Amino acid sequence: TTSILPGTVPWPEDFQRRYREEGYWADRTIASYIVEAAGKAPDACALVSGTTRLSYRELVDQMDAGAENLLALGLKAGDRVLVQLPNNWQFVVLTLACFRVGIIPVMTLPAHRRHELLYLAELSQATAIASADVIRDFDHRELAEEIASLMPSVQHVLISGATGDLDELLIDYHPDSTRAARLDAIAPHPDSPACFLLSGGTTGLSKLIVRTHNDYAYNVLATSRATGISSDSVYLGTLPASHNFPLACPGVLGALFFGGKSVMLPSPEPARAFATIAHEGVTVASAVPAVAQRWIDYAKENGSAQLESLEVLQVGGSRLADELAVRVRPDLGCTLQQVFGMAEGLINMTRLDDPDEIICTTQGRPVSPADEVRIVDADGNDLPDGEPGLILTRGPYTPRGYYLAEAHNTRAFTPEGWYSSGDIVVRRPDGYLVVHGREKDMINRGGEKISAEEIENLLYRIEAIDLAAAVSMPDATLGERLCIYVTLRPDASLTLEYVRETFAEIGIAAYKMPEKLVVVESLPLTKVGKIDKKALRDDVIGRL
Ligand code: J2J
Repeated sequence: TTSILPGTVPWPEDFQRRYREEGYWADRTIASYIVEAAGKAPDACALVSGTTRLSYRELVDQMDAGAENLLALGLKAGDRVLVQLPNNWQFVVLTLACFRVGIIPVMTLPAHRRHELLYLAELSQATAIASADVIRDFDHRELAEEIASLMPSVQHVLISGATGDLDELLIDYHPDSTRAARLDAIAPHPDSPACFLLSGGTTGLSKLIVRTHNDYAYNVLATSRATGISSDSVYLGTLPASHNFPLACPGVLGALFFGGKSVMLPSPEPARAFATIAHEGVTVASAVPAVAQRWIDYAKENGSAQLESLEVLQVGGSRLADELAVRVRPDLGCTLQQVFGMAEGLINMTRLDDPDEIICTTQGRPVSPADEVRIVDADGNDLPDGEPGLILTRGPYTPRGYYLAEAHNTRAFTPEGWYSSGDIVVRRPDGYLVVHGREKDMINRGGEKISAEEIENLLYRIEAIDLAAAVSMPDATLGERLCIYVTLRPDASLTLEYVRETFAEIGIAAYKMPEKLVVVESLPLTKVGKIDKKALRDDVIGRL
């Protein structure tokens, strides 16, 4: 048995035994796969980020130097570090250095601001924040220092960039032939947490998802298999790499596990992405549907000659319209792979050799034979194939509970450990899943998830507001955007600008800013007296 971090929920013993016996859990650390790849081809290019190119030998040396430097600072195995970095080599090396010695990166997004980071620092009791000096004109150093000044647990602020000292920690200035052996001797237990991912947050703020080395390494291997990753693969990451999809499905880690090359771009802007694909010979890229749409539009105007090397475009994070799905092969000249995944675990993918009908109209099937999926009605009764219902899942890379969230865990998981994502799904007789909608109270803005409850709680800080409801409104480019309905206190008035200014003062990620305000006399209620969100979603369509 292992000493488990308090607040984490292990898989039951019988499942652990089965996942080991059947080979899903290999009892290896994530770093060990990259060390292995480096042993096979040390001079191959592992990572490209701007003008920085790292061979496997250099990547592993920097990972190891970074790991020892973090320990020398006083960080210890099991410590949590908020990581807020753009897609660059520093993100990758820092994350790997943490994995190497069991320091746990908390995968925040570059868009997060004071409100989110304070909450995440508090919940995780982080001992350090690693951030950049400036990302897209925003001073992250100032923000990181503010968090540190407010959070007693935070002892270290590590800043990447010319004026900070993080990059120095991650460069191998003192080559040392005995370092790897020293680090191997203190390698984390494979059942210990590798990282904390953030949930989409259906009830208020995000929950922390504990991913162990065993489960997350398997997540990488199983998705790599479904995406055909090999040492010839060149992966392009353009979504923020702290998201599960570009990090590990198969993502940056997939390419590195197999001796391929990972290319980091800080944005999916088509001109630069296409030029990078051509220049680096990218074979696999991932996108949310809104980005796929932009790439298709760009290719229609400029041609797709730059995409010659691109074999697979993975699309997921929100529902890809069938009409857009059929454009991928003709317009981009590559195979579409639909991905219906979640940071909580279960990943479904279409397979590269599936017929077009499956690739264009389904969201794939589970990547692992050990994934268990049930489709149930509101009372938890199993439904026959073809009928839409709530999806429940368990498996070797789907954890059994969030970090320090006992009460919430009893709602999100059944007593038998099935995770309920809140998605409404049809399972076809061939096992493929089609996402029909969702029951959870969340707005999916181009793949970024916004919890309605979190927004409503923020709105109640505004004095003029009596009642508030956050709902999605349909949008041609992003799929959904955030709309708020409010009733006001007597004689009060309110503008969208005021709401947005208030949110900005609190320090909210930009993607959570309300984009439409509707002031009403009263809000429609359901039979049980709750605000009728469906009526509001229907109502807003008439106002667009
Ligand atoms: C409809 N809804 C989808 C899809 C996710 C790969 C891909 C995506 C995520 C992700 C991920 C969808 N069609 N194809 O982690 O590794 C919605 C569902 C789901 C929620 C999970 C990965 N793909 N969704 O999006 O944790 O509602 O993970 O429950 O951010 O996104 O969100 P998240």
